[in-house]
Amino acid sequence: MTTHRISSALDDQARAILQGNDRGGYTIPTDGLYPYQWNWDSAFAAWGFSTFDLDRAWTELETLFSAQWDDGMVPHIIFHKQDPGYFPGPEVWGTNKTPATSGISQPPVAATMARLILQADPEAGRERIAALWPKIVAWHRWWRDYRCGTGVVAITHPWESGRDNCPDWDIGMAGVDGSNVGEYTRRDTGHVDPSMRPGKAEYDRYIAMVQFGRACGWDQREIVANGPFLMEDPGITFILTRANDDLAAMGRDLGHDVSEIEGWAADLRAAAPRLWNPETRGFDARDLKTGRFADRIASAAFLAYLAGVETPELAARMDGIWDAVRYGFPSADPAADSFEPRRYWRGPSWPVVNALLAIGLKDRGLDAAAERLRRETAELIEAHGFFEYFDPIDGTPCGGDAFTWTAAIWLTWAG
Ligand code: 2M8
Repeated sequence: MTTHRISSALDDQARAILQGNDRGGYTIPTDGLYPYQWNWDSAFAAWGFSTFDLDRAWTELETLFSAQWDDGMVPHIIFHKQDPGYFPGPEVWGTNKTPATSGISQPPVAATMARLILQADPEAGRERIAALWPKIVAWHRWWRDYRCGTGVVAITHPWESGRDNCPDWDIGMAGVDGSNVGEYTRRDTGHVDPSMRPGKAEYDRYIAMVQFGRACGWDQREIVANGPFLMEDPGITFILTRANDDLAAMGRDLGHDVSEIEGWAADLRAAAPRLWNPETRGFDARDLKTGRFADRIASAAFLAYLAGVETPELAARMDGIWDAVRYGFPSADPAADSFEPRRYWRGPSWPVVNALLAIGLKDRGLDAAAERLRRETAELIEAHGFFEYFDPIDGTPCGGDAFTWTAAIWLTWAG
């Protein structure tokens, strides 16, 4: 009884968060800290909306794809309306797009979310997905054409991974010169506790990468060939593999020839063993400037389940890391010196990643693990509300409050 009452009150709050963060056709991640439309946040928001407003769910994805570039890229931020509360804003990115956007992308979860929404809305949703489908294909082709040179996905900026300051990127960040970026004022540290955010040395380098992209007119070939940062990302590799499967399945139902997309998924799966680091016994990021593995293991390594990529050691490795914390899966390895349980992507538990991990676990028949992840994530939200991320050891809520994707994950999965 009590649990049911708590749950339905939280359902109401979660819906109110999505509606409160709705800026008219798109949803911001949270008021203040992130005042624009973010790519993968929006896809999760759409999934959340689908639990109570299917039309609004599709609209979220449509607005996201309305900012797609001619080459197929879907940018990581869309600056629909200027807001001085966020840095770096549109004038720093200088992409000259309408609407204004950033110049990098983000994890391509949209196809996977679209398929989940379509399952809830098979009839009216058919028309909506029919229009979106070729746009998603063009985006996946962009990843394939520009970022899969070694067979797996490479990123040109840590922000592209969505796991901004994860220790995965330290090795590549070390090679980026952030000493000449000039003066700038961060805004994030004015909204939330700075000890839960990346440091200045990291921000200097983030900005140096943006300045490189801007200076070459956001020429992808130039950024990949000569930009300051290029690393293979297990997270996007696995997310894109799965997203290609979902895109192919939807295309098949729409009567399209999906052999090209099936080929993309097969190629990514065939290349995935390249990310296996025998030293760390896990899927690992690799710095393509030096060819060296990061020698880290992060939550993204276990998105392998989402992609249907398995190795005999995966389950034991996952349990070992998970058992070292109490609440959900940590974004970085608790046994590593770099682990910081409250600093953003260097250790905290992220409800949104927990949800993706659980989808993969469930698909592979690992129901008990999927349920454990759901329960631990639900405990965090029940105890503290809809925060951006949480300390995985003691559950302390971190970052922004009234967070869109945490609310969405509650409505669709955790609650
Ligand atoms: C965080 O990233 C942005 C830059 O994109 C930032 O810190 O300013 C990340 O957690 C990212 O994954 C997320 O999409 C974004 C908005 O929630 O915030």
